[in-house]
Amino acid sequence: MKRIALSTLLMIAVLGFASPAWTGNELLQAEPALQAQVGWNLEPSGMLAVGYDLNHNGRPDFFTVRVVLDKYITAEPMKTVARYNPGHPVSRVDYGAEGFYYIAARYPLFYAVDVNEDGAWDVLYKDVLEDGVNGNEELYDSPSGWVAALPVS
Ligand SMILES: [Ca+2]
Ligand SMILES: [Ca+2]
Ligand SMILES: [Ca+2]
Repeated sequence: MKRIALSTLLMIAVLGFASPAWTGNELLQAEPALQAQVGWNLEPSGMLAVGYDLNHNGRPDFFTVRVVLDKYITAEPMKTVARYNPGHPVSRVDYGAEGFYYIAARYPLFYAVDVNEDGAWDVLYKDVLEDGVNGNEELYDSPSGWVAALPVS
C-alpha cells in the first residue's frame, strides 16, 4: 500500500515537473528585428529559415521559418525589390550580375529553438495563423528528439 502511494506521488511529481515546461511556450519569444539575424537558409521544404544568436555566443539558437511566397531572378538591386514588397523579408542569392530573390511571408509559420546550439532544432512551435507571437502558437515537434515526450493535445 505504501509502495503504491509512493509511486503515485512520484508520478505526480514527474507530471508536475514535465507538463508546465512543455505545455507552455517558455522557450518561445517574439522574433527579433530581422536586421539582428546571423544568417538565413532555405529549408528542404522550400521555406525560409532565419537564425538569431540571442545569447550572443556566436552560435544561432533561435530560428523563424517562413513560407516563401515568391521567387524570381532580376537585375534589380535588393533595395528596389524590398521596396516592391514592404513588410516582407527579402533574401537574395547572387546569380551572376543578377539576383535570385526570395520573398517570404510577413510572419513566420514556425519558431524553432536550438537549446544546446548543435545545429539540430530541439523545439519547434507552429503559429498556424501566422500572426506573430501572441499566445496562439503551439508546441509542434522536437526534430532532434530533445523533448522525449510531447504532451498529447
Ligand atoms: Ca547563441
Ligand atoms: Ca539542438
Ligand atoms: Ca501567433
